[in-house]
Amino acid sequence: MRSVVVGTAGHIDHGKSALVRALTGTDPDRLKEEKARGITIDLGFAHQTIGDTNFAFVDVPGHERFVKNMLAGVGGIDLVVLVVAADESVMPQTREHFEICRLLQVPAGLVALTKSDLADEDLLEFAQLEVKELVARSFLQDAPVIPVSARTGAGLDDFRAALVQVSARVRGRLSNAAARLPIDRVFSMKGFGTVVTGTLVSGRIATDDELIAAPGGTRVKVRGVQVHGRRQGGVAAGQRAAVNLGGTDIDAIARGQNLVTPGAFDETQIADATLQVLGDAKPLKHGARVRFHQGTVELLGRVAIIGPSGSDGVVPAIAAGASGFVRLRLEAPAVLARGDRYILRAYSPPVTIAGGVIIDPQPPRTAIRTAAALERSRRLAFDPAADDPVDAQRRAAAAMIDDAGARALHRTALTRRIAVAPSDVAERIGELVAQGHAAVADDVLVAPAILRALAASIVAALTEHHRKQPLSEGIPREELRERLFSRGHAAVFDRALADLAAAGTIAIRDRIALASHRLELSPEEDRARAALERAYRDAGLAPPDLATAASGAGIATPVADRMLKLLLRQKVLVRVDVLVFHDTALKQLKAEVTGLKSAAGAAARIDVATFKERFGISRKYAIPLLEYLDRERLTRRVGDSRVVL
Ligand SMILES: Nc1nc2c(ncn2[C@@H]2O[C@H](COP(=O)(O)OP(=O)(O)OP(=O)(O)O)[C@@H](O)[C@H]2O)c(=O)[nH]1
Ligand SMILES: [Mg+2]
Repeated sequence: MRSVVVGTAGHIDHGKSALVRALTGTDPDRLKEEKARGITIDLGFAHQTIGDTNFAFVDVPGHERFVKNMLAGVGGIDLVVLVVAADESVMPQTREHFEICRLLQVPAGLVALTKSDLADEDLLEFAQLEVKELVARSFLQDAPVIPVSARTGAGLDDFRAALVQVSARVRGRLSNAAARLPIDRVFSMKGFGTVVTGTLVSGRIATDDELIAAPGGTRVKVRGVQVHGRRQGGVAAGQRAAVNLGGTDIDAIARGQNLVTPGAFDETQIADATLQVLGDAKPLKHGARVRFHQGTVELLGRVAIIGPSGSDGVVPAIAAGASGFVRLRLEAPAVLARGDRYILRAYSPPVTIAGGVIIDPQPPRTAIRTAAALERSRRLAFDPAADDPVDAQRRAAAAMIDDAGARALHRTALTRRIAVAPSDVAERIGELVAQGHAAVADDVLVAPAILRALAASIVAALTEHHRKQPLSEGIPREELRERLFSRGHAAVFDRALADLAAAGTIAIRDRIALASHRLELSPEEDRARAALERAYRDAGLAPPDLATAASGAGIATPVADRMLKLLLRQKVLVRVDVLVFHDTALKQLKAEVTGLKSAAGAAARIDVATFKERFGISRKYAIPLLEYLDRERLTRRVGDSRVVL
């Protein structure tokens, strides 16, 4: 069966509660004080199946002092019944509630002209005209306007038929997304413990689920779920539910919190949003203190207007009836997601002044008084009622990835900021890559332009390096990163190197070099290098010092120095303490020492004297070489001799 959540709206005493009662048989006014005073103070709930649809009614108070409670109820509704008493017609809270529904983008609704038994033809017609004028060019402009009387029952059948007809247009909600239930009521039930109610705006909740009450982070366990008074295994998005949280401390849970899937939402005190100021409100000033309403929560906060200041240095206000982009700074944390609609009321007196859509619940802490910040907001803006959600997610993701620049964006951060269902993350990222909006490096996403620019700068740096130092084997990886990408994400740098290596552009060894790089030695250097190498090779385990080797081969000292460094870098020569050996001499030595072991069994030992004699070298060479063998773990010193390992 389909579930549709219907909210009432309208001026005090216009018959909202009476209509809900006439339709469902349940009096939504449940508080003693409500019954005594004959007005609704807090939200009331009732439900009724009509046709194949289950209608859950959220009845709101009309009194101007309780608009705050009205706002806690209207957040999760699929359609609104705007209630206008035929004998009084449009009144202040008729307008305010209607504007709230418009700003919250309630998708559909209808109008009940109540107390039709108290109005004659003329009054009815007048009320009809006023209603039409109020809702012109809004989501209700073509909505049915049905005269009804809760007292006589006249018009109720027509009203039910209209309700079913309008509800057919209600779109389903995302059940595969993370669970989120803004709590609108908390109470304790004998034998059950703590129970919360609310409309599940996304995901599913089932018995035994472990959830979090956020903000605050209290862990709760679902002991049971009731939908319309009946126990069920679980509940899906779009339904109202009572969730039994068993032994959870009732004081730890309050209206305004959300029951959410652990880890799916970040708490935030700052969010970027679109904002529309009501036509009859005062201009909204930069820095204004406001009451922020979203879901079932009310928080105080301040509004900062995004965009450059005027030529006089003053930030222009957002005029009545106009729209803009704002950064909301809240005085306490909230659970917010991209696409959430919210309402702003003035701090004092608390009248509704504006509303809009959250476009980034975790904006980067960059300056907002710039043209770039305005442009960024434009890219993130979307209309949840009209835009294709997947397309809007992709656009936002591309903007956020661009925005992150070289720092790149972690996929978890992206997932939370664009509110994509966990099951869709891989697909969405695949599309971003395929369409050229993102490149993947490990767990982060980066703009392809960043990667291209980085690759180009790596090639340029290596080219320059090889030109200046033709004898160098290249640049060490960390040095290159530090020089070109110190603020960037390491994974992006690694990806750029891997791409260049895969394309055959660079070679990654000890150092990074252009693949095309060849050592170009002058004829003199070439000769010197060969002569030095020969000298050390021939000397075996008793090599000369550099000066001796150089003069023996007739090489000038600076050239000899350069070539020695080169040979060391190329690992043709190896430094052992203050001595330099040819690599082949050391390799041969190692092989022979290892051979000693196989010849003499496991307990092969060698002392300095035997070592000197065996390899025909003096103590000057023997001691550093034995220590070298210790370091290489071929031997271990035991007393005055060594064990061959
Ligand atoms: N004659 C007549 N009286 C009605 C009708 N509907 C409601 N009333 C009366 O109007 C008064 C207010 O009705 P409610 O349903 O409490 O009005 P409400 O809009 O819920 O008021 P709040 O919740 O306080 O904003 C009550 O005394 C009702 O009996 C109707 O169709 N005809
Ligand atoms: Mg009422």
